[in-house]
Amino acid sequence: MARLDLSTVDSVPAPTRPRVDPRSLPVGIVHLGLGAFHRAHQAVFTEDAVAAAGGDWGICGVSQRSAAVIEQLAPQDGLYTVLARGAHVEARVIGTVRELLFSGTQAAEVVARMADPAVRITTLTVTEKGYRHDPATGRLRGDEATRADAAGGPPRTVVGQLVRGLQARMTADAGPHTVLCCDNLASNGRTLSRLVGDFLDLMGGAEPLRAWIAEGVSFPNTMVDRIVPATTDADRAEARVLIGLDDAGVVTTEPFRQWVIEDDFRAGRPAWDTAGALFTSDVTPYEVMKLRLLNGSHSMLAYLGVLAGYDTIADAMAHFAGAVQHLMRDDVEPTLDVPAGFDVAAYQQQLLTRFANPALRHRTVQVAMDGSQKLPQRLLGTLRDRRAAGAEPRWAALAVAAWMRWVQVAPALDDPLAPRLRAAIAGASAPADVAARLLAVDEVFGPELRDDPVAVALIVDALRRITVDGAGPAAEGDE
Ligand code: CS2
Repeated sequence: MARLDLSTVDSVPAPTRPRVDPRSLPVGIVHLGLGAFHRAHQAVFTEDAVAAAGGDWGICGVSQRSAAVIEQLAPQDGLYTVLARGAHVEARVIGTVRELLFSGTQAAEVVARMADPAVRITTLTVTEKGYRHDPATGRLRGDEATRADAAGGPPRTVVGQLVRGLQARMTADAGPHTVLCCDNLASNGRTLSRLVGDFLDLMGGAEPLRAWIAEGVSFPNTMVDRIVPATTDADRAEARVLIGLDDAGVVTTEPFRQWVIEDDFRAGRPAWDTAGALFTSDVTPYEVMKLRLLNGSHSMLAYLGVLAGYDTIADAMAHFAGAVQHLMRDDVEPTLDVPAGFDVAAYQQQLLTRFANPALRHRTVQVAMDGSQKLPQRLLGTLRDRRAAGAEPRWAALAVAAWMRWVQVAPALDDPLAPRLRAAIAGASAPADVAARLLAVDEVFGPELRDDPVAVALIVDALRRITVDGAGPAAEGDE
């Protein structure tokens, strides 16, 4: 079968073809982190925005971690299929990714691309750990790779690439710029702007650049949402049937997508509002709601689910939907500052339906990854806020305990802090001991929780139940 590329795309059934002409779409955005999430989210919004309102907003996609994405997409001229799986599956070929770079071997090209006056926005989806920050404080860790980047040479870290790109922009007098962080971090724009400041501190002597950034670069906060499981061979086989071509770059997702963006762009932007994005002056309420209700519940389902032997989030829902409902309603909802006119009960109901989508096959181990980087914004904020209100957030404590058990028993713990976490609990087996030692990992928990006897007792109690009885329904305790 022929391969999807610019020479074959016109053979794709009409409703499935790109909605913009990829042959005549100049690049206006550099995107760091060309994973499946970007391709199923911002790239789709951008295509719809350009189709509706025009603009030179093609994307130069930069793969951070592996050359594999580039090897898949380069022979296809950047084209790929998005399969949206709901009651039926819908295929769509996306044409907005116009250039491809691999930062591992093309760091200098990435920096140069950001210095092009035609490029007005840099977007990022590099996952939580990609920022190399301390998740409890949101400050740059200053690890070896970051320090090497700050000392000069082709940047290997994301924050290094970003700062060197902005520096090249300043030198080239390429004009103002917007940096749009699209990862699930608390106050993601603000956090990234602080990390840039931390990097400038490490560089030393960067005051002119700091002043130039303060003057001409904005870092709007955003809330991004679309569930995007890892692509499987079955997805690629199905896409082949639907588009009539071979496509190595398929991504699979759900029909739902949402994007809330702080409207603070320094050099224009695509008309993403025409594609369904919501522009607002304050993203925080949406972002906290999404991180705590969606991602917090997702993590709970992932840890309880993987411990109980469930392969997918939808399978885990069969068992743990009740616990998730309790987490959302009893623990999270009282902490939220719900945006005016927003129906938070309907949102929770919709989340339960999305999690239960049997067609997605989103693996529990995928969501369980990198817990140390996810817990603070997903669950620990809820725990802290409820404790400050004098409440006993037992469902959030259960989710944290499930993570702790996973740290103990995961056959291969996929987490950048894995060695640190495993060393912390070496030789410990009693739940109270395991919990105390993990709660003492300040990079994740900060100091408050371990000094709060009620929070500790809730976590220990849940961990004891999971350890003794397994993560079956008994883990949920008495109703
Ligand atoms: C998930 C998220 O893998 C994870 O940790 O919770 O990727 C989630 O699917 C997205 O944030 C949904 O918008």
